[in-house]
Amino acid sequence: MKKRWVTGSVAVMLLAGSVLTGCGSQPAAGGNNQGSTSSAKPEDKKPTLTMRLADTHPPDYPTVLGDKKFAELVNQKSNGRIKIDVFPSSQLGEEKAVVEQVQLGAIEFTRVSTGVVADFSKAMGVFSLPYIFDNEEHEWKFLNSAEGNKLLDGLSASRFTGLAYYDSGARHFYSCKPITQISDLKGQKIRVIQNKINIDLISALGASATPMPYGDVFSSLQTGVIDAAENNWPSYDTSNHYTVAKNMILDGHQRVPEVLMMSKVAFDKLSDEDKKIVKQAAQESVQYQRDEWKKFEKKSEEKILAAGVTITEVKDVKPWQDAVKPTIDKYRAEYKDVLDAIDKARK
Ligand code: GTR
Repeated sequence: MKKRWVTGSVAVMLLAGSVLTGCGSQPAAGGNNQGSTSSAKPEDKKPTLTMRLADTHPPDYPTVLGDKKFAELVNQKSNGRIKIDVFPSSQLGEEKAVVEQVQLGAIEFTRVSTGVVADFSKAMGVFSLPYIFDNEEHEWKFLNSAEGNKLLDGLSASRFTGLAYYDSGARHFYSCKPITQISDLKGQKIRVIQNKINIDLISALGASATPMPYGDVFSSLQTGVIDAAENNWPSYDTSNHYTVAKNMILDGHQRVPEVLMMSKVAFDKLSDEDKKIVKQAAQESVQYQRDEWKKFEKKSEEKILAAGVTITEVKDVKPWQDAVKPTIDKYRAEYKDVLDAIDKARK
């Protein structure tokens, strides 16, 4: 695989901003639970069908902006007949609980990480494998391919209707303790999204994995229940994790796409016309979400740098890839076909 980081392996220490609080100290602000209910704008007609969409992120987060665009398009295409109310900020619950509700049909839609869905649909686990994509272009080439779409369609076996992938960038480790090299992660308690591949990945780095819901991570960092976590820039920013875990290393171990999905129970009840509307609207919302993602990612990075977080860039990703190779080896046979398709998307 290609090296992705071209800059030197230097730790850049910037002046700590006043928003920073230490691990184990009391909260300045917390979690991802700010925000309010937001709904698609109804057109002229009164809706005859109202459904709910759950997202863990705050209202201005790029996945939620994608959700809202999707809801707006569905409303337009159905001439106001269908209304989708978007509930950001985990208002309908933490992701795993929401996904269970979606499976049952109690919540119609959710936007969630494929890392969470992996626990419900084995095929989605492939995205939690480390370093399978070289960069954004490679990832999206695969997601947009026939094989990428096949994975979305395959969600029906787990009683979901996969509608679209959304962007989620690359994930990096961050900790309350200094991390400027791979060996610094040894012995650290690192929160991960709950799935078995993540647990193997953390073990391969000599650390211990602590799966827990996203909304619990902030207080767990503060109280020392965990030392570290990992995520992309926007989540590190909006969750306020950067105010507690002030050391980040840009190792880019995963690119875990988001998925917009519907309850199959609810989808099956729709008319053929409405099924088409929902699918088309979801696909049409993707480019908007990806554009918003890029803008937000840049803003988050700037904000975090200005807040004085210690950022270590990784010049050569090869030692990281070598360290986590046992995880790939363990799952290679299970995901052979899709890994081959991912490799093919590189060319
Ligand atoms: C974010 C993702 C969320 C959530 C979170 C986590 O990147 O957008 O849906 O899964 O990661 O780490 O739990």
